Amino acid sequence: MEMEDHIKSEFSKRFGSEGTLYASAGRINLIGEHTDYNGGFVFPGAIDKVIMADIKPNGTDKVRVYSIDIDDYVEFGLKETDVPEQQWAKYIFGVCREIIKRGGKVEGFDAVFAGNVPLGAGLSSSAALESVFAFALNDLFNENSIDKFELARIGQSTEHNYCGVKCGIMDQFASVFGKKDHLMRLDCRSMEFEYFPFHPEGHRLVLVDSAVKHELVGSPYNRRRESCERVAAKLGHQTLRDATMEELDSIKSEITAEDYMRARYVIGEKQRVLDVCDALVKGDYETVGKRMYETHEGLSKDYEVSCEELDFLNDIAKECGVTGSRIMGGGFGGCTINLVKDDLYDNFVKTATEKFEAKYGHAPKIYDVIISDGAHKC
Ligand code: GAF
Repeated sequence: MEMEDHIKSEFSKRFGSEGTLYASAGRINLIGEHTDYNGGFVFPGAIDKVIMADIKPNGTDKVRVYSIDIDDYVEFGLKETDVPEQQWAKYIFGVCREIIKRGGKVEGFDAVFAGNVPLGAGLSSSAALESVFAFALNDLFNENSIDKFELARIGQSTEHNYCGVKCGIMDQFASVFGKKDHLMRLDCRSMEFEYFPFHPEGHRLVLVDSAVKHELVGSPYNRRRESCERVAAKLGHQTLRDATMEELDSIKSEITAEDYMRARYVIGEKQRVLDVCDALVKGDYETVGKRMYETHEGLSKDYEVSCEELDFLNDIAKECGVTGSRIMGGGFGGCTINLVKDDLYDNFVKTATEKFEAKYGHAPKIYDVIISDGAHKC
């Protein structure tokens, strides 16, 4: 059964009526990793993997939600103390609370949801979940009076205040603002953004999922952010966006080697995003790819958010002549994103699958990327 029909039939079985269906997407990011919380640039796009939710106000002060994929049902109230125990439900509770805290309205509702954003693959399934509920509750209870940036911030605050991840804005932004066939360059300091048509002639974007579980909750993600904030404060800047490599070198002896490496990666990544955007407009995919490899190197050696499996996949990409390849998203597992010439695609996928399986005992998952729309009513 199609996901949409499955959700609708489950909703009517459980709640005896019909809701309204909404969807929001996972995301890829071509380049610009760990730059969002440093006030830098990111270059994401929404993908054709979504979370869909069927939702209907129920006239009570209780939220009743069923997750088809986890096969779990939760009921919670809307007061700050009503926080549910299940991690997945905290995302929905957090969105409700963040809307209420901003003076918005949320009353009891029933919901059933499901998705095909792979969990733990670094494709932002949590941002898709936050965004679909933020978008729907804005439509159902607030006459769409909350603007789209605020919807993204509601998702981000949910991560900060209810899930313990001090993430940046990229994932929720991409999930809310995504547009078919376009990547978006977002300046995370000014929050200005631009859509870039994305048709990489002669190339395909493919994700290779190591199946090493990427999970930011409880990961060292927050510690990376703290390192960057320490260095920025030491330099008298609000964020590392305003720092230069020369400035960083001038305080090298006064900070830890670890903080130095983290900041060196972030400062380098700022320029790489701008280079990639320029190169893309000119159709210069060689430069795009070169910067992607440099980002991988920085994320692996300086930022230390890679793992053996992702480095192995990156090496295979190089051996196969793939134009660009790197870890995507927060790291600590998940996928590599690969820009591959059409005529090398089959060989790359076959080689990566066989070599990875021979070494780690399981095949990686392969996802072709289709850049799609973000949050919407279906
Ligand atoms: C995760 C975070 F949620 C984002 O905000 C971003 O920092 C990303 O890691 C790394 O670029 O997806």
